[in-house]
Amino acid sequence: MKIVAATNNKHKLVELKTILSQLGIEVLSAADVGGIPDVVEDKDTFEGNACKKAMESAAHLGMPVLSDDSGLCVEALDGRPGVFSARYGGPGLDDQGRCKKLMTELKDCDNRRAYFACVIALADHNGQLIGSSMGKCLGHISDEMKGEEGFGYDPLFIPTDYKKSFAELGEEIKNSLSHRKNALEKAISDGLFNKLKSSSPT
Ligand code: ITT
Repeated sequence: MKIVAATNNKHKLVELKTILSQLGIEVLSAADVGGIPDVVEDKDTFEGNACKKAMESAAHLGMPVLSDDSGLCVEALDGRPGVFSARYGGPGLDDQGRCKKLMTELKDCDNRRAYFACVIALADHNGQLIGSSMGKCLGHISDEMKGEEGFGYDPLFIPTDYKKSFAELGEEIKNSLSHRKNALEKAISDGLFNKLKSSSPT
């Protein structure tokens, strides 16, 4: 089955492709289908934004779509940056700037507990929502950025039972335990991909 990943984040795309190829699902990029519409992410939950992205993109393309809305939730910040992870600190910051801002906010803070969350949503070729599934990855925020791999907050995030950041651990380990991997596995065990297959024209 072919499915379009409605994301403009090339790092997410690579992770989604890698994980889903192991499950026999071929992922097309926005570029493969001539681009996806800009969807305003104005919901206050990962689920709300993921469903909106999937439905609007699928309705526009007339193709089955998978979307991913994800972010980092920090316990000492009452779950921030959460759904605002991509926009944390304002539009002038890049990934490194957002990591630095987070380190500053957590300076002198003993509670470093945090988790990554990801909601995967699927919509069929008519733009009808098939469903959504959430995955999490628990860990803590380091007081220094380390590692070159991954993206976003990976240099700061140390998953539970590890001593290195996602950016140090690398793609293979990250993809085996990440929030994205857990959300995709949940979507499969919830039967979402099978439901999508049966609602697709043959
Ligand atoms: P699309 O909406 O086009 O998919 P985006 O990057 O804007 O791309 P989100 O709105 O879901 O995606 O924001 C997710 C942000 O959360 C992302 O930009 C990172 O800052 C952070 N994030 C999510 N997953 C991450 C991961 O696996 N590693 C590091 N940071 C992550």
